[in-house]
Amino acid sequence: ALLGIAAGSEAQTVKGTKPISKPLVSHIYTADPSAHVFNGKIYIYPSHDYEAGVKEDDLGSHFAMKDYHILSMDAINGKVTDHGVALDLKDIPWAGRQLWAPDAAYKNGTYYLYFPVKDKQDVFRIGVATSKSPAGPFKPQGQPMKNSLSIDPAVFTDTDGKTYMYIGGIWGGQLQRWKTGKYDPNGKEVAPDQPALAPKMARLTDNMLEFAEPLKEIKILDKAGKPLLAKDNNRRFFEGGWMHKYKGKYYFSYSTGDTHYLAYATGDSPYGPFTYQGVIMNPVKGWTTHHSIVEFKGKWYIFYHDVELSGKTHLRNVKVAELKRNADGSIQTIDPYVN
Ligand code: FUB
Repeated sequence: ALLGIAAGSEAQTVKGTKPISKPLVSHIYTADPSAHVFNGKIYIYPSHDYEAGVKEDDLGSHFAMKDYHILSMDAINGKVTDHGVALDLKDIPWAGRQLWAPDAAYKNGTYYLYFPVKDKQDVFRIGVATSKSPAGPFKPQGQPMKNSLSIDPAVFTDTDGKTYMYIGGIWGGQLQRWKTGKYDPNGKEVAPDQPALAPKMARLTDNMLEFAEPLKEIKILDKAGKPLLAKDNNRRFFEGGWMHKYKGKYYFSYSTGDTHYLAYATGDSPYGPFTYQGVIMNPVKGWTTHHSIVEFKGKWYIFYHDVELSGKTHLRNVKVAELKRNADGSIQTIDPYVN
């Protein structure tokens, strides 16, 4: 899974040794930070890693998380508050196991927490839970979102007020099992010379609880306008999508998984197509890399994780660093460690 490399194997090359930023909290393990500014504060919606004692396998079964804690802070480098358990697996009636990377949104006085979890048939679905407070606790809906699949929901509200969700992750994230449109537990990745499996997206209904339209694939193209191929492991989408808008352009960013980059592609519509532009962050320590991008008080930040505290791939810690752009809007590559 996030996974094809047995966790613990340090296959990737990590440049530099000194981390550029510190773990935001160290009393619990946290990962996959989705950051949003609500009421002038930064709220972080992370996965809550813990040692579940589940044997590592290629499907990422050892990422067996069972609740979420929401973090908040008034300032970058300020005090971080842990708001306690915001949603517990045992309170989601349809859920089986593995609460993976969540995201959140706000509309008309309600906060929405979107989360991927395997249902009782072991198929990843996306659930929604609601709260009157950005810090929770959140109350889950009785069913997953209709037609939802795979992992890593990222929710983006455009300047016109329309909200979209991006989803998907290959390997342990099961996207390859939906290739035909129907769930196939034996679904494999596409052939190396074929266009890579694409993340999916749809606009959300006005009540934020369902997809307003069928899920569509988003195209990630090279500069010649050709889709990135499955064998292009350094650039193709793997998991952990995120959308932000800057000066009228849509920036879709994601993890390349087995090559451990955070990459981005830009387009003129939330539906794409998106053209690959480059690397936002070089590999971190640990197999997975997962991020969000948010503007706060006129500066842009990337929230990400590594395994500084534990050295173990499934026990991660969230961090933040400033994201800088060139005059043309392109993003400067961040090295998470320096010498
Ligand atoms: O935290 C579990 C999974 O690991 C996430 O859903 C993926 O994006 C990867 O970070």
